Amino acid sequence: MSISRRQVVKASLATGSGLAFPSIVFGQAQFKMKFANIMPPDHPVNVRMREASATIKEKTNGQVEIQVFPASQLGSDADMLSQLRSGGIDFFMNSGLILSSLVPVAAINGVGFAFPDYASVWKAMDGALGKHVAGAIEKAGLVAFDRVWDNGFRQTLSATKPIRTPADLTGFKIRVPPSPLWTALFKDLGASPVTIPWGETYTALQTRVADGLENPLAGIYFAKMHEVGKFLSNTNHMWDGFWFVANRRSFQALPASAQDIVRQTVNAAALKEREDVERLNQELRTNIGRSVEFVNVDPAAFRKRLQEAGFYTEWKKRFGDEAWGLLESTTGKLA
Ligand code: X2X
Repeated sequence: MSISRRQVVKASLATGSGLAFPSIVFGQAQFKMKFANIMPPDHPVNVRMREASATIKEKTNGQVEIQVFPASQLGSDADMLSQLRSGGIDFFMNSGLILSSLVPVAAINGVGFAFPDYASVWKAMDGALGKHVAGAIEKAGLVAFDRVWDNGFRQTLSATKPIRTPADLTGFKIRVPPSPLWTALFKDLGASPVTIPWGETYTALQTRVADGLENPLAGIYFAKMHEVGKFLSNTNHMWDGFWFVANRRSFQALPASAQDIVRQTVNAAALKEREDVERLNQELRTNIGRSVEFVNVDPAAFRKRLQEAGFYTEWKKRFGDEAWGLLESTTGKLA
């Protein structure tokens, strides 16, 4: 379908959107769009998104081309979130705990020790809780794709000493992503959390700006954090996912048929990526185990410390009864 510059200007003026089609490349009658995230190029999210981009291009006869920008190439979490809102980038992917600066309830999947396994995660995130959070993201003016991608269950990597009990976290400078829930969780565990963007975390451990970090095995491995860590404790303290979100004006500038193709292809990629991460959680133990010592812990002791610190009471209040009730309908009573 050929779109001339005049037709685009006429259409945009008619819809009052005032040239709301920044991503149409005049003359090539196609939508060149940007997808950005902080994960390394060979992490499953970027592997699957490159595949999805090729499928979308083919299914739209070259009309929609999504360029993939991994590894914080377009800035930190905060930079990319503001570019997404302004339309500087068209698609972004990150944890609900990062989106929570804009959509507070999006952090709810990060409640410590909430999900015991993947079955409970997907029952919640593909069910009522996921719908509730997606609705809140939409209310904030973004488009939320309904299949959340998998970041994984988070473990604790130490560059200094083994973390065996909650007491070992006392004063431990642990790097956390920029989000109030992450900071609160580790403060309540007695640690001294430091907020550092993922792209600066490797150096932070190397230079001891931080004593350690917490991340899923795939996150640790593809960012090579096991090179700067010594001990990996299976705290399993949080499940974290990645929401795929779009700038509403950019996404709705696509023809409806193209929007459907993008949604279906990206959601299908999310399901493949979930399988990748779950498989890697097992496989990577061997690779990572060559560089770090695995430390077995009793997660119940860490959860008890959170309970005693009032973490669950505080975050139930912050998220509100409705969202908390949706969470507990899957996890069982937390507070
Ligand atoms: O910043 C992190 O720790 C990471 C990579 O897991 C997230 O994207 C939240």
